[in-house]
Amino acid sequence: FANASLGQVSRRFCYLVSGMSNNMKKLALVLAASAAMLAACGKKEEPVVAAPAPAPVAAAPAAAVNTEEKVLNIYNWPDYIPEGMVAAFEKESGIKVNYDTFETNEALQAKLVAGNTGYDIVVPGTVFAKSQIEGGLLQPLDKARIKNLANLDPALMATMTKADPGNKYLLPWGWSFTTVGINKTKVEKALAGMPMPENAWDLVFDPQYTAKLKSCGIAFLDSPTEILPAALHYIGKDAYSNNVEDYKAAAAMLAKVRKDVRMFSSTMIDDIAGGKACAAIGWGGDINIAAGRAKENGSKDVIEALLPSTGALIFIDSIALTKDAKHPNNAYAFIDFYLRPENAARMANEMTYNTGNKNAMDEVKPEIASNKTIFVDPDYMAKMVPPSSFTSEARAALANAYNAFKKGK
Ligand code: SPD
Repeated sequence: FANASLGQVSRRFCYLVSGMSNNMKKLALVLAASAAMLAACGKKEEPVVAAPAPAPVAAAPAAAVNTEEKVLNIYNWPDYIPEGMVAAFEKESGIKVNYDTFETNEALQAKLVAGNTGYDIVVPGTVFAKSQIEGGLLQPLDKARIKNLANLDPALMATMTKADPGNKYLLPWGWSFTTVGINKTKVEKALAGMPMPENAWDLVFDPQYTAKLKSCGIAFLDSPTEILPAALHYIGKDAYSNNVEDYKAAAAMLAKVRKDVRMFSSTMIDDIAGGKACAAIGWGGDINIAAGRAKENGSKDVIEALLPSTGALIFIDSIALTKDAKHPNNAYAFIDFYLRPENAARMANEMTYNTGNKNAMDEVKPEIASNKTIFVDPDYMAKMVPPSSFTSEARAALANAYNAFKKGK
């Protein structure tokens, strides 16, 4: 679902579907997404029929007036909005934005469950948003109020129906994938002649490599729901398994590399850019930001988000309204602003995240449009692990496995 014409999108979607594994959950995604895409593919233009003349009305109703206080409270991930975008919205709308950040889906989940967040817009990953919708923590969107909705890629929206049937609650903020990021210069030096593995996940999960890379620093995202799916995928299990035994197997694999992991952090951009970590399990966009930041700081080191041979794990962070949002009108104004093509293009150009805005491509710089870690090729997309969700039993199992791993027990 990289930005492209509908024909390209459909082909990419088919590639994505063709690469999915055979368990029932993924099949459900395939069916949901395929139905939407097929409907889009097969749609013919409706014949134009003359509309009946409207009945005369006495007077047009007055346009709705926004009587909300001019405030909007947003809770989003760090390093996830171009500089000056909030200020531009404030200037244009006269709405004051309070913009706070959280570092993990778990942190946002805890805030939402506690209630009275004070936030209007939140940005959960779809992996968590499904249960947040089911638990009544979010409210459906009034799509009639978002005219720029039409800019969004239908294939991405179809993929999101797995978490949000009918696309009622969620819109894409940004998507990328959890993968291995490296400072190639430092990694090659630390490997001292040992060739790079065919599968990049070996760099962070195979003790043969981690034993060497610990000298230049290995960083892991600090979240059970980031590390366990990657570990499960590495050992050949369903990344979103609901089988407690699978988590035990992943924990056993992780235990072997624990002593080589230098840091756990979900804000590792400066750690990678500044040379504290040479290999990381991180988010594609953040690793690209680190690469840019290192260059800005005058470093000659090459920093890269890798595309592992067995695939990486797609995530989609979604715009949602809290159930008790106090400023829904202001929220709709901001969402519509964010969905403008020029703002989506800035997300790609400056933040190296794809927003699924198909009308933004004209304004995306050529070097960004050709970056395969932002606009992923269809053939690689087929290898990607699509996002899913966890049952509460699985959440408990993965939290236990993660805590034991982190403590080194
Ligand atoms: N700097 C922006 C980071 C956004 C990360 N969202 C990741 C969710 C992965 N499950």
